[in-house]
Amino acid sequence: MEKSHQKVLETDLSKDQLKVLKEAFNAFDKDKTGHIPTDVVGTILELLGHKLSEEELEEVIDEYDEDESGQIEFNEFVELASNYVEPEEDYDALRKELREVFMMYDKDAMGYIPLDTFKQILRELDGAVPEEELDDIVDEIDADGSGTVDFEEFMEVMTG
Ligand SMILES: [Ca+2]
Ligand SMILES: [Ca+2]
Repeated sequence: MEKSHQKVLETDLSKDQLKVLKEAFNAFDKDKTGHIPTDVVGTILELLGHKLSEEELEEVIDEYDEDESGQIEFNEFVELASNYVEPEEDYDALRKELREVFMMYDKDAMGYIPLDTFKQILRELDGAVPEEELDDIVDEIDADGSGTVDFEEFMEVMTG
């Protein structure tokens, strides 16, 4: 067997996501050859929630079988699969950012923002929103009806 090229893996995926891909890869690389046949790539992508047509799949494999071995090695597989898995970092970064915003309004670090305060924020963001509409909005935001907006509810509004 020829020496596999030691390309540094460039990926935005987290360690956990890489682990999942590694497990999926290994499950199909039963003989531990370090590569999987191209026809199981479609199956794996389907497991990841992406059903590709035969044509699309062929194109994808053409593009990512960099050494043109007709097989998909793990590093090729990771690069290919990266296009179909959402990088977690993005979400984490967004969450962190929103956490900071949330804490700006949760001055006493109570873990929640009273609905009145939240309405005030909305008024500041857009003074043209009628009062009753604000009521509707905060009603919807306060999913558990606690009269306060906690961070999860806040996240939901900002990302939903
Ligand atoms: Ca290859
Ligand atoms: Ca609530």
